[in-house]
Amino acid sequence: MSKTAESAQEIRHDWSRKEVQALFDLPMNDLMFQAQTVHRQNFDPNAVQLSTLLNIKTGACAEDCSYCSQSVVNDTSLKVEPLMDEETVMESAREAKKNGASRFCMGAAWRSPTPKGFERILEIISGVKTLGLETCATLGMLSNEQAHQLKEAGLDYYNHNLDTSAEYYDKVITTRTYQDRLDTLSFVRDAGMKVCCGGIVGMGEEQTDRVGLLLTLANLDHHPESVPMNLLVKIEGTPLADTEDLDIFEFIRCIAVARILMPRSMVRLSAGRQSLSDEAQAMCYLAGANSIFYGERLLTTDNPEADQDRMLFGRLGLHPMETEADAARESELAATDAGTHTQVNEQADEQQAVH
Ligand code: SAM
Ligand code: DTB
Ligand code: SF4
Repeated sequence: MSKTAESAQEIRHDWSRKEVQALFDLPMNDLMFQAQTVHRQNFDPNAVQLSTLLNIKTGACAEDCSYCSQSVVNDTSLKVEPLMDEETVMESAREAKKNGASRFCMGAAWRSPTPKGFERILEIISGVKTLGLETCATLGMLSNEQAHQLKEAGLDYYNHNLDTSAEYYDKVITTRTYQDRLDTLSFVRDAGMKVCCGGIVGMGEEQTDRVGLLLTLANLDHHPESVPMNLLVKIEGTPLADTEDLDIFEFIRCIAVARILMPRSMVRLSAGRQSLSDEAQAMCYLAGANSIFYGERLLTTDNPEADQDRMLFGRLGLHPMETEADAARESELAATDAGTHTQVNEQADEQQAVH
């Protein structure tokens, strides 16, 4: 796609509920066609970004998120682990890089970071950054000052999810408000970090709640650069353990609608991938998902083995996306090299231009 055509494409932040509902109401084939069209206008359709996730502090979290194995109020048989030391995290990060991940995401089961833990987190982030990986962390609620300190330490992305619609939210979490989450997100944005923000579906919510979640994300002042779509992983001992399964096509619809509403965001096929067939995953990629967690473990639950993903990528002709920095460097080289741009390089330019 030419730059002129691309730049003419409007990025909207004024979606109405009716418009989003109308997307959900489309016949599946029409929705997939629209989502794939938008996807191709903005990305290499066969490139998927790989993030590896590491739980650096496990369990004993003071929040009461009813889906989560790590909450103190949920009676799950999880072994509590303190904050990992820097060298252990570095080893995992090196391994992730060796396996082809471009981003390393660190999760800590905190309501908000403890002062001592936070100091150590800053060191860990600076360390991981030296490996040439993009860095991401999810540490719970942040203050404005903490957001700035994380940015200074070299953190590229902060993950903090809205989880569901404002209306359904207090059926899932009571110890932190929706507004608390929005506040953390604006501290992250104002500090100059990229935002990773999405939600979970399949928690017994109505479709109007899925519409509400995607509408809220799409109408933020800036779209999150990364939008993780999690399908509930049912964990024994949590209040949501026996929730009825969501129709998998409804999950795929959510991905397609996210792609259409937030055309230049990376849409990440996140938790729940282990329960998806290869065919369902292929449909998620077709619907515009272009990022995954790569590696056999999420935080406390399993993810497909790296080999399995490599095999599926081979069967579907997908390839790992470079880091933004690599893509930008390549596009500069390509620009000086006879003025020809590959599609990937064009997209890298375009993405750089967006943010
Ligand atoms: N404590 C931090 C927080 O809540 O922001 C960071 C970690 S928390 C586990 C990150 C996100 O993982 C949650 O917001 C939720 O969207 C997702 N998540 C947690 N448990 C899940 C589950 N069982 N199924 C699907 N997604 C889950
Ligand atoms: C996100 O949205 N999903 C990831 C990441 N951000 C931190 C976490 C998924 C957790 C799945 C359940 C678990 O492994 O405990
Ligand atoms: Fe704590 Fe995050 Fe789990 Fe909620 S989702 S209980 S905040 S670790």
